[in-house]
Amino acid sequence: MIMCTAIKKVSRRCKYAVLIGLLLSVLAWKASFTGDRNGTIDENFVTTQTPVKEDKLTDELNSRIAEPSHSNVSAEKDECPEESPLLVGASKLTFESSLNLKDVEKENKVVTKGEYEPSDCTARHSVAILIPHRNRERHLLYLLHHLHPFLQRQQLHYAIYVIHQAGDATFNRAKLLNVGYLEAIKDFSWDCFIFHDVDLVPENDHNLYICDQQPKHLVVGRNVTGYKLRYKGYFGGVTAMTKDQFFQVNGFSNNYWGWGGEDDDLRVRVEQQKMKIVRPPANVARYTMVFHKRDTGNQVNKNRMRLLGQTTKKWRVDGLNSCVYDTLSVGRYPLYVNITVNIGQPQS
Ligand code: UD2
Ligand code: MN
Repeated sequence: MIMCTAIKKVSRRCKYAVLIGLLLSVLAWKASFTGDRNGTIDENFVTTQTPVKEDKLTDELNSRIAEPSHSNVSAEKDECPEESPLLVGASKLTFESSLNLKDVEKENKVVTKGEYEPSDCTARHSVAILIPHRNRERHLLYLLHHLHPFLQRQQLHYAIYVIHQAGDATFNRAKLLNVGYLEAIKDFSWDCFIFHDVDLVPENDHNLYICDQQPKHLVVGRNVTGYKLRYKGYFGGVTAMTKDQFFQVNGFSNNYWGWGGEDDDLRVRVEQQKMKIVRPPANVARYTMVFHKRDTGNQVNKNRMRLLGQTTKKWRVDGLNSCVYDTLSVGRYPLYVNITVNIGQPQS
């Protein structure tokens, strides 16, 4: 009897053990479907699932970033490429006698008050072009006709300033360029200035109108000189200097009245500051100079060699910091800003 009761107890315990065992295996099987890490889950299953979750998160973030319309932040333009895809290289220049200002304005509707910036990207450079001028309207027209599309192909933010000398006193190119710099920086903090003769038209748009680490001379050759550099230190025609480089040399001298010497004076200032003039390759730094004779009111400056001998002593007190002038008018025309200025006359 005792024996029989003992057997009954054991078989009841066995039943319970089997039941509990069954229950546990059902729980473990369920856990494998819910991804419970404590369950008996294949390691590979976990690692392949995790990136899927992260991808979803990245997609979600991206979809939010790509939908600026839902936020108050306006879409920013990308910076223009380092090399403009619009450049065409050497162009055939035309100088039609029938060309007139209205035509050039029509060709350049994208220019407003002499200023332009690309619409599809943010320009890398902001450049002011300064042109000294008197009685050269035809040359100015040809230059505007070629220069606007040329600068637009370079994807620059730029403005063209014409500094017009009022009156009949002897012409002073250098002082007009100082005025241009001082007036243009009132409009915008231009990072580069191009000092540009009115009669020089660039032939190749790989000649970039941007500044360098060093002052840059853009005219290696001209049609009238067989495209040869005139002399080693030649710094006339078209030059590019940053706002700071030009400020560092105190700009041009104001004392060169008439033709010649002012470009050499600027070279002396640059060299004295231990800067070195750089030039683009000769095959791109090419210009056509529109034919002209020596203008009345711009006779050869007989004092130029004497003045050049004094540059190293006088540059600190003769330049931007001593440039006195009267602005008579500032006209914001469609294709350029015209600054008409009284710069006085030579002291005799
Ligand atoms: C050379 C230089 C020029 C300057 C000059 C001497 C080159 C290519 N150019 O030019 O940069 O150093 O010698 O001063 O080497 N201008 C007027 N109206 C005038 C007189 C001059 O607008 O009545 C302006 C105009 O922008 C002209 C510039 O001054 O392009 C230089 O005068 P230029 O063309 O008579 O002298 P050029 O060709 O010998
Ligand atoms: Mn000239």
